Amino acid sequence: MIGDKKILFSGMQATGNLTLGNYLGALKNWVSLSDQYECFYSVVDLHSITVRQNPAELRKRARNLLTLYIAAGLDPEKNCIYYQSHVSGHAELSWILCCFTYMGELNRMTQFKDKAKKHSDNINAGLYTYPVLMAADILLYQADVVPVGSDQMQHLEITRDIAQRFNSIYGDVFTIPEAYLGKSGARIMSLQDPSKKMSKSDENVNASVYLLDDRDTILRKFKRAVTDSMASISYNEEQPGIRNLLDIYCACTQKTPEEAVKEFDQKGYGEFKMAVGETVADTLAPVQKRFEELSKDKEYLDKIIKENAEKAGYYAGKTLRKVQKKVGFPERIR
Ligand code: ATP
Ligand code: LTN
Repeated sequence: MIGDKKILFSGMQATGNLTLGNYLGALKNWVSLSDQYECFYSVVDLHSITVRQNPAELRKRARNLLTLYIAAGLDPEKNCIYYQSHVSGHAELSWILCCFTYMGELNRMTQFKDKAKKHSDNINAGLYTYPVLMAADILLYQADVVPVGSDQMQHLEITRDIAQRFNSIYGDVFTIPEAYLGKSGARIMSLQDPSKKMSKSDENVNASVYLLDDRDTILRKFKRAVTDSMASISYNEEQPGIRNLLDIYCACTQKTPEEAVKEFDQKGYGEFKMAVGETVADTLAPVQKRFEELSKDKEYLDKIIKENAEKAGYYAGKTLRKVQKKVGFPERIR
């Protein structure tokens, strides 16, 4: 707890440009939780280098991501929005936790297996210990809740296991975090293949709507969205393309699928797709406008970056010192 509030931690990698899926499935949720909890939202750049990155591009993307957190509605005066690499405690705790994690556990991680297949020329130790760094992120702030997508559940489970193992040896050091899974309707699928989730690393640019796409691009992508030949707008599993468009529409308008189906009853696919595109463009317009404004205000952003890194560092330091003492590191002479 910080004051009378429970603690929330989450983060995103600055790999690729944020998509509508990241926005509707994660960021928007974060904003709705931000009053209720004491929140830490990190740009997890240490995680990003588990895959080879172009340094200038990574720096730019990380800044854009941090700016988008704010543009999407997270108030940086209330939420701690910061770069993971600015708080050295993440790496320090990660090392200690590595010594409390078994290789057998890490061998079971499906994301590691997938990424190792995808990047077979660079299966580095960081990719392997990625979940331990994620555990350090969460445990460093004594987080009670962690909003994550279902693909990250396995990483949250290992975080809980590591924390419980540590606590059982040294006493109550870490809060055991709970996952916070968003609504299932918030899983947005690719516009080109509705059996695959919309993802920022998809090579087909028409598959994803990016948060910073302009209106014409958004409309064009929806116009090209894959549907079916059933010529009926209804919400069911046989029509995954239409269902995805309805999910997107509902997530933007807060309507239920039933209401949306009624609204588009008797309408053709062309008209329906344009209406969804318009709605998405209208939803993203204020975020884009705020992003442009913020990007121009270097001084303000720099101040936020500095102050929030200090705030995160303060809380991280408290946990880290406790852990260092528990495992037996000598006290620092001040
Ligand atoms: P990558 O392609 O690099 O794996 P990604 O687009 O799949 O990236 P992540 O960085 O893995 O996104 O996830 C960031 C956050 O966005 C997570 O909380 C995740 O659950 C959420 N998210 C990602 N894609 C979607 C999606 N298609 N629908 C809903 N939520 C999503
Ligand atoms: N692995 C996560 C990003 C991430 C994260 C975290 C999420 C890194 N550290 C801590 C929640 C809590 C991802 O790829 N979505």
